[in-house]
Amino acid sequence: MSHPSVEDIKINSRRLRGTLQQGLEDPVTGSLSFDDQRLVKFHGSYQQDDRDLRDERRRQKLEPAHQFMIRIRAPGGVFTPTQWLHLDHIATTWANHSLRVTTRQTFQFHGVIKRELKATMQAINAAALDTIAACGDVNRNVLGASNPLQSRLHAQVHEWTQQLSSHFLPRTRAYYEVWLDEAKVASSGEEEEPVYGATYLPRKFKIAVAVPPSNDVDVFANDLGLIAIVDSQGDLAGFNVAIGGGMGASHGDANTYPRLGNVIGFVRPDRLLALVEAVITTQRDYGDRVERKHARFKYTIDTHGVDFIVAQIQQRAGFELEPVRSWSFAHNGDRLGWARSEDGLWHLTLSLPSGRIADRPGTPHLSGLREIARIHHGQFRLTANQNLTIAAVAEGERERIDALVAQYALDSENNATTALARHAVACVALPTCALAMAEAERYLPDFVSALEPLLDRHGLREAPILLRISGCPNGCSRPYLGEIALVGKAPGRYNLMLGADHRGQRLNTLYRENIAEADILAALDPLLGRYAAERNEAEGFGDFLHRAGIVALPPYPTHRQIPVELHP
Ligand code: SRM
Ligand code: SF4
Repeated sequence: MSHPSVEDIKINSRRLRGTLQQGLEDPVTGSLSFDDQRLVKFHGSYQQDDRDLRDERRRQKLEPAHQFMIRIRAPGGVFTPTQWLHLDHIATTWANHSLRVTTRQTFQFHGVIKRELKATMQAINAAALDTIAACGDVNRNVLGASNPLQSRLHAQVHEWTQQLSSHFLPRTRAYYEVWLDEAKVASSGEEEEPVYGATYLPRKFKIAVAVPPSNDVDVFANDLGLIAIVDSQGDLAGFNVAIGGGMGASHGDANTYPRLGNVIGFVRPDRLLALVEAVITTQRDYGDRVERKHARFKYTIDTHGVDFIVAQIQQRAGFELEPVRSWSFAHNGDRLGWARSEDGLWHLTLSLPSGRIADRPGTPHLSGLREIARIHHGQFRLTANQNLTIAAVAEGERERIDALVAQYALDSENNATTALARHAVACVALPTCALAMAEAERYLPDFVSALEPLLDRHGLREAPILLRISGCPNGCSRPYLGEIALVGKAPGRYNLMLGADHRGQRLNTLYRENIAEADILAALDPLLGRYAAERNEAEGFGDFLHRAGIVALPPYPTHRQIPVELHP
């Protein structure tokens, strides 16, 4: 039997309700219907199965070990200590005893079974959080720069991430009816969706706000990237606007490719919402509704041309964009360790292994952060590089936090022996991700250990080389912006990509295809050797590979590189 298209499922869903309520109550299966699996994404959840158990269960003629991933909506990635304790309770009661910081500054839970899904959603609501539009063909979690040094700007940017997120939430009450038992009213199933309409967007849509000199959100990897521009008093003057970034691709399909955003102009804060609405509705009306692999905004722009899309945006917004203002990014990583912000408060950024917070032998991170949440009066901030900042700590509180950090080995990654290990990013991949072709999160520690002797031999322990690993070409760890990246091809085999910069402004290039660890190390060894011997002062590995002519820009059709500094 062929399944209906996602477009048909959306239009027939009565504003994202489908048969979710009945499906959740069906005791016969741990799964939802095909249509409801598509719809539950809009509510922030994915049906998955434990792939480690798949073959065994098939042999035993059992249905797959169905379980659900739940993603929180957390614009800008800020949580209170009370919320942390709620999340910890949820993780240890209904999920797999871990909290997973994602590359979009939020938490995921894994391993929730269907009959406990509703209780989990209600517990999230009790923490004054929700999961609306964390997945699905809508505007997703809005990223905001997490640089702990700029407290005033951080607050302003955070405010914007929240406004953008709530302004572009779907208006349907489906979430409240299905999960929170809100009574149905006359308009249930027919609510106005003034921005999205009945079929929502053709595909997911992502927004990020960066604050130079840090590009910690990889602003050019987003459908809509906003670069905060500061006035002479240090306040927010407005945003440069970049459109059409995205990472996802499919192996062997040249019609799919990663792409960096085009910087199209500058907008003042009071016009931002109108501008973003114009961008989103342009994608809503011109995005490909037939081929989902070709439906992201980046392809809409390449199909219709940047000039046409910009004209549409300006016409819909009712004003013209101002000329791009100058900006310069220094790096796209996190600043680890303690930092003091302008307001005198302290912030401790901890590197987390692939963002996974769990209790493991020797590194009881989940317990340690629970203890910190019990005494902390500030905030927890997640970064888009899967790390965590214990933020807004008063001078007198630092000692207690430091003691707990040491007691629970929360600094294990900050003390990792190589800078590469401290800043590496890996996507979830196996065993939960249905699309994974190779390991990523679970492989990262092994790969980093295998690479360490090479880095040592070439005196590169402290070289801040940016490594990213993804279990498939969808690019959830933004691998195409890694100076070194492994993109999963098959179990134990990866495409080796090289040559991005460390500012998120140049894509990397395929260097070796479908190779295993020994060949990856053999390919990297001479390059690291040359880098150690021939690099200029402060030159990044990716920049060196380009200068030395070892890699060129990738062959994708558009937008592979943005000038290091743009001074129009
Ligand atoms: Fe992603 C699909 C995990 C950030 C591009 N992503 C998935 C799914 C839901 C697999 C699926 O569709 O069945 C993965 C769930 C794995 C699991 O078991 O948890 C998944 N993506 C993740 C996370 C958790 C990776 C991580 O290790 O942190 C990130 C969650 C972000 C969040 O909190 O919202 C995550 N995904 C990204 C990013 C990075 C970003 O947004 O900055 C990208 C590349 C940027 C982009 O969108 O172009 C990304 N994910 C994709 C794609 C390719 C989309 C495309 O149109 O090209 C897919 C597949 C799809 O949508 O069909 C995908
Ligand atoms: Fe899964 Fe691929 Fe995303 Fe990794 S990159 S989480 S394997 S979809």
